[in-house]
Amino acid sequence: MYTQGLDQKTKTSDKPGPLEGPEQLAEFQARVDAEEKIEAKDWMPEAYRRTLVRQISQHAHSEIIGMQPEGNWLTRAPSLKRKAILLAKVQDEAGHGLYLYSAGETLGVSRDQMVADLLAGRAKYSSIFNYPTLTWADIGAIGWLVDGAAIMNQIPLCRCSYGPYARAMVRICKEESFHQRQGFEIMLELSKGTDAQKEMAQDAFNRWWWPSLMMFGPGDKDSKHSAQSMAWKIKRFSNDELRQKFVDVTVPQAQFLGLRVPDDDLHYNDETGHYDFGEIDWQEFLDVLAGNGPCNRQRMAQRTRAHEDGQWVRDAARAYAARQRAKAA
Ligand code: FAQ
Repeated sequence: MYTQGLDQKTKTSDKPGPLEGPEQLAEFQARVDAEEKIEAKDWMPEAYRRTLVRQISQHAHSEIIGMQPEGNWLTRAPSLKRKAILLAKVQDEAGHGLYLYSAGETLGVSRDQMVADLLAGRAKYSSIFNYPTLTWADIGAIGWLVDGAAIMNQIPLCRCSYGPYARAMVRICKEESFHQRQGFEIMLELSKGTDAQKEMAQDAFNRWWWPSLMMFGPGDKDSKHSAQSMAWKIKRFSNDELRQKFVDVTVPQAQFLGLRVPDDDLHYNDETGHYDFGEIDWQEFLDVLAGNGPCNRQRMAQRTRAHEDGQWVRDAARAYAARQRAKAA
């Protein structure tokens, strides 16, 4: 039902816009190559602007939808301390969504439009948030693996060529690193606990490992945007490069926790100095993107309901702003 695609407004096209001559494009590329930041008021190719709108809005939607799997455990956190930490983390995700919508708005698209695209199924959000959180250990696994993967992908975005996105990412990454540590700490406590707790940690790891690897997107040969996004220095590393870095960092952490990576093909390759890992189930990834993951419908229904429930707040804010404007006039 919620097939994730893009409408004409935000669709990425690599074709030059009507006023874009080769000289103008070359000048723009030279600025990017010289590591100058591109700012909102600067001239930019239309395809660059659209690529950023697509990526930034999808990123914002991910942060907002990403509150749901963890929000599910706020009322069931095992202690007051855990509840306070989780509440802070979920609120941080809302904040990230808002910085990112603001960064998107600098490109001339309104937050209302971006949200409308999400609710109409025209914009994507990260595949990872379509999986359920079945036990408390899932909250540990999300912090450790999902935020861990997010940091690996987002640290390079702090050097993105588009200034407003890069600056938003600096603050987001600082908060994500606290999120990753709180998740690892939950896993550490469970893995030192009773047999039932260890089992719960391993079960959560088994379910979240492969979807976390999918977060980095399709393999390089199937990634349609990577080459252009890297030339524009929006992306600094390819999807496969970042996925490999994540595996290399995370496998020793799993060993430290005494957890088994759920991949029979995983082994350290002495020649390359990296971990080789098994084939990702790309059909599962495509199914989730097509709207058929375990929780796609539930996530979108909840987001739509929350948006509708918030209508009176938006109406009230608009009415107040109109009154203030009338008074000032
Ligand atoms: N899920 O050509 P590429 C977080 C789509 S935030 C869904 O490789 P690109 C924090 C892609 O959009 C997580 N769709 O595309 C948190 C494109 O489709 P389109 C979000 C995916 O853009 C933690 C098509 O496949 N992070 O976790 C996915 O060059 C805990 C072809 O792919 C970001 O958004 C996917 N996993 O590279 C919050 C980071 N992967 O648009 C709460 C910023 C790919 O043509 C709790 N984004 N697709 O229809 C990026 O770095 C990039 O957009 C990539 C994809 C790397 C995700």
